Amino acid sequence: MLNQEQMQSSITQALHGISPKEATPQQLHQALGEVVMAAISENWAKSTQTHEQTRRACYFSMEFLVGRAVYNNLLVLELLDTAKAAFEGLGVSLEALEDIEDAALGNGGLGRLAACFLDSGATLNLPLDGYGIRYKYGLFRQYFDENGCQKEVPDDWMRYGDAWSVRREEDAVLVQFKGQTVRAVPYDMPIIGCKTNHISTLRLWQSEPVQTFDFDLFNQQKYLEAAAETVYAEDISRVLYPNDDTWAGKQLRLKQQYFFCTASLQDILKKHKAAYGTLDNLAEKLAIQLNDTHPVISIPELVRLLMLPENGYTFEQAFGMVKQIFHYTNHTVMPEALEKWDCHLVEELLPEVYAIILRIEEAFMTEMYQKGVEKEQICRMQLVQGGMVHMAHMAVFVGAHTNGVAAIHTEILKDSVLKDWYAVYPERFQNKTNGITQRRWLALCNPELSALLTELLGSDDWKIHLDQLSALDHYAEDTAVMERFIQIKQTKKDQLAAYIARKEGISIDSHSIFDIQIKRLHEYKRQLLNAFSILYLYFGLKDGSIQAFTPTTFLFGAKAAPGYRRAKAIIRFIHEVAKLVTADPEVSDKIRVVFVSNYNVSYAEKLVAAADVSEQISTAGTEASGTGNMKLMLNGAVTLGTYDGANIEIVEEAGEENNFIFGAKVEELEQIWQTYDSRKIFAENEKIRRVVETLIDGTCDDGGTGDFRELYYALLDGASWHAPDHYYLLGDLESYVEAKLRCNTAYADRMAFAKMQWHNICHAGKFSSDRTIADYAEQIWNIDPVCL
Ligand code: 26W
Repeated sequence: MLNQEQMQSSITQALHGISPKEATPQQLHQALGEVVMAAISENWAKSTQTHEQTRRACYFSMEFLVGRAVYNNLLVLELLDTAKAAFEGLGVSLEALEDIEDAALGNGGLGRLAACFLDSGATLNLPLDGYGIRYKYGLFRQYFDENGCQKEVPDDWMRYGDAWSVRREEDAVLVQFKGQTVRAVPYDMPIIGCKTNHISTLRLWQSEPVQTFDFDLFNQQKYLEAAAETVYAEDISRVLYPNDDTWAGKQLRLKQQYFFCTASLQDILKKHKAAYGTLDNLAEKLAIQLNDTHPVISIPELVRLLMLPENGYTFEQAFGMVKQIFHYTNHTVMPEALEKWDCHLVEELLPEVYAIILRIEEAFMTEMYQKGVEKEQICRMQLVQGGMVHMAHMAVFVGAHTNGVAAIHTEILKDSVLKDWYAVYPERFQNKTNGITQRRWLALCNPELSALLTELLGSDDWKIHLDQLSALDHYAEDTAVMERFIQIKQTKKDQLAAYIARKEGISIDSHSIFDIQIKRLHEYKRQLLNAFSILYLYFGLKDGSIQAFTPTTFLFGAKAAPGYRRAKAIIRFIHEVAKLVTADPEVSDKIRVVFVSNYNVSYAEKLVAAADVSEQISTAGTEASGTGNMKLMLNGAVTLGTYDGANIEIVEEAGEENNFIFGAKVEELEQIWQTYDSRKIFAENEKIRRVVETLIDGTCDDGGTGDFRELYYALLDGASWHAPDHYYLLGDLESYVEAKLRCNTAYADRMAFAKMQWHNICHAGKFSSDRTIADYAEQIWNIDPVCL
């Protein structure tokens, strides 16, 4: 594609006279981006054209957590070594690009999954493209103040440009709200396949004013008013909502949803007409996957668009098409996350869309009566209910398929969350266990381990066929190979330790066990349980009840939603625990606790590669799938976790004997809740009481805010909205500590532990998002790979 010489001279050219050594990392990045974008442009255009002329799938998502593009793009183009050499030839280092910020256009799992899916679609040559929003500000950047409190800073990720996007002015469309019209301008990012010329597109819409500036107002010296339209228009794509758990009925969020949905649909219809000269075959040629309920407003909107005079379909015709086009993925069972929009708000903002929603509701009622569904059940299922539009109900009713994201999650949907729906439409429900792309989450983040795997397999085909790793399982019995693996893990731990020293100013012992919990901060994910277990070990080491213990560094990485008080209190508490153990010479060589700041995709790449132990400790039945668990497994961490989400399938693949599973199972919890009494455990178990009391006995200091006391009473007395210890921390604590100690003991035999880690790597094949996407393509979208 490009050799070193060509790359070097093109970069020089793209720097427009700035000498490479004087150039900032951002300027180097921009120049490199230009060169690579030019090199792929032909393949990209060809792929785009092909997608438009075949049955294709579009992934609609409010979030795409793509992270840093530059290294990944070089990797899949097999240009990483060339670029390294070219940079060196110019007297600079490719590592300078470590300063380039992540595109954090997502909150967590759901957004990162969307990014992995596009990567897999591109690699599998599938006609799959993404549609979303080009937020000016991605997920906030996080730092901790001197008290360990989270602070947020806006994430102006495009400040120095956006080397991997192309603005497509010619594809701009208008978006109309009642009383406001804006222009949606698309920016396309290439999604480059691995070992193929195929390149898909992530199309992100930016909101702009129709008219930049009102001269009449300006001439009347009304300067603010003259610029107001710009501000109001740009508000729509200004910022990503930083919530990934609770849904808030904010008008701006509904505007964002409608904005990108109608822009994407208009775009799709325009391209379709250009390719086929009619919309009659739309349903034959198009599948749209709705990433959770966030883009579900697309459903009535597509009906509306098809009924416009220029298209001329009746409601019945349009609705018939729409029912074949959409498919819905559910990502959470948390009731507080389920979107329900106030009817007044929808009607106010989108009167025509609201009118369509009412017609869909009518169609629903008719169908239910025809099917003879009982009245009470119908009431529970209504799309419009209590003055609210229930987005999940609309998605299941209109969508051709509904899927959960791990086996247990799909079962929970079927027999509780969407039970009524499953009873009426069992054939619509499917499971699609999540996956991750091994390009970013192994090849890129762990080149050392990748090289070993490639050497042993005699090829790097695992990059596109992750299953092949299973052939390496027997090397667990090959001491020489295991020693090399141990050495590689050590290297990754050394690298992480050096990075943490630089970033956080904290030095850690890279020969200790690296026990890592990285994910959004949420009560159900139970970071507080992890903190309690650390305190339990701490007191055990001090009073001598725990003797043999391999030194362990407990690493946390997590962002809390800015308005989520308890989550923030938990972050502060973990910082307090960290202070406590660090300051205590009796234990500080045994236990260290570090909460890394601003955890994001790029940080995850470093943490995942260095982990020995993967903490996946959500209350059974609460984590839909988890995908961090898969990334950690693939890099040889053993799972210390509950029977929840995809952990169950991980253990199924890699063996219970190679992981550390603990805690109550979902079936057991149903029983347990009948009589659960956290106060009883607290009263009867001295060790647990000791740990929990640190919240209020002065061991840990919340600076007089009362936040720790609030956590304490949530565990013992509950609150109006939750039973005491709603996530069963006290109930699971003993078995958790027991599993943690078993794991710690196992590590003492480093060779035996390495074998367990190795088995996890070799059995991670199922968790490639290539497998997931191949299943979506075949079982939901009915699309085939394209030839260029
Ligand atoms: C409207 C507020 C809001 C925003 C985002 C509510 C809920 C969400 C997402 C559904 C949260 C999310 O990221 N869920 C995660 O999705 C992953 C991908 O399927 C799963 O692996 C995680 O278990 C699930 O928590």
